[in-house]
Amino acid sequence: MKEKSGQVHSLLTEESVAAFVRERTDYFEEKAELTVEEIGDGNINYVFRVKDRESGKSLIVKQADKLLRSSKRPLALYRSRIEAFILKLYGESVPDFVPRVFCYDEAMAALIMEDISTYQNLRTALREGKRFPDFSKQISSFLVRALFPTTDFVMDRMEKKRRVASFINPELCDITEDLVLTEPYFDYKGRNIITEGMEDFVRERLYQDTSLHEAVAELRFLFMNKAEALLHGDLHTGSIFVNNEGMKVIDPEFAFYGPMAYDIGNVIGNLSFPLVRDIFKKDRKDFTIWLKRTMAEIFDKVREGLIQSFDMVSIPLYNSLFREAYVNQVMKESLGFAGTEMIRRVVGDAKVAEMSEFVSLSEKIRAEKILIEFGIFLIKGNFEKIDGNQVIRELERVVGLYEADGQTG
Ligand code: SR1
Ligand code: MG
Repeated sequence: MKEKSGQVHSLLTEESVAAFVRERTDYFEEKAELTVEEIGDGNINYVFRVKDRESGKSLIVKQADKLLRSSKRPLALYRSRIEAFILKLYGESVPDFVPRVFCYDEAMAALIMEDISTYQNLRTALREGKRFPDFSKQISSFLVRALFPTTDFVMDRMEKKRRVASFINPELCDITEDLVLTEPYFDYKGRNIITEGMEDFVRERLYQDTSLHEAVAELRFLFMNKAEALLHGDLHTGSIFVNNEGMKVIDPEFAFYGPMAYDIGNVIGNLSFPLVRDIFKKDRKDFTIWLKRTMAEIFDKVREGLIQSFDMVSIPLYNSLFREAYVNQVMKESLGFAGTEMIRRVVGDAKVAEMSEFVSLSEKIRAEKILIEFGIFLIKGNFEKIDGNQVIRELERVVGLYEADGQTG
């Protein structure tokens, strides 16, 4: 890695990015002819692929700007430093599941990292109906190995508190606190985007249900106050890449010390979007069966992995009674956050691609009602211990309510 100091932040362009990479790494040969493509499709940052035309070797440059890419609202650059640090930590705890980072330039808020284009974005792959038999094993392993060792069950207590302080991420947390955990139920900024025909349903089920508000408030309070583990913070299917050999996780810029259930719930919640889109399609039966099994397996494997992780814990107070109660609580909270994710992608202003792909408005409405109804069930959490199969049976119960036509409910 080459050092470069005294620089101020400026946005990279397709013209300047190759020189930027050459100045900071020795990855490409001097004579290599480099091509550059801007490939970012998210709301927040800029992403470039730099490639040696002849050898095909390539790298990714990800740069944060002071203004959000989509809305041009201001957003602090320190998120890029947090992302670089987390990728470095993941490089130690889950090296098989993250791209290699070659250089982080703090002044430019830019990361130069391994190109993972032999992997496909999971959201895109699921939209295409692809199945990945090992995904439940891989993502559960990632969640358990990335989260549990950052808790003070395992970490030195003083060091853990230092980490809580150094990963404070107020601006990115603020986005989640509003977009995910407030506005879908209380549209105080007037930013919700409601599908035509869903207005009454949203008002009655989300804006007026006081017992739902109480349950969401508990999750919001947890998100803001439970400094339990170092989270990825935005672990939706667009942050995960897969192929038949493996899985990579990217984009941990929302990372902070929060409830580990937020990451677990985000994964489970995001699998529900391709599921509801395809659930009534006869030609996607095998896909939806696999997806439901995958959701159930993730739930069960994470639970099992967390229980087993207590083998690393040396303090005898954390006995089997504590472990069982603690992990049950984490899993219950995970379902709650899966529910808030399902609902926020339906009514909030950061949508997902799956939900804009319906052939008819009535099918879209039916899918949105299923997500809201199931999301509410998960958030209210009127169940004690639950396993993956029971979660899926509850989902099927809700789907059954809307089986006949798109306007039920
Ligand atoms: C303005 S950011 C909108 C959403 O994109 C990110 O990936 C997070 O999910 C956030 O809620
Ligand atoms: Mg992101």
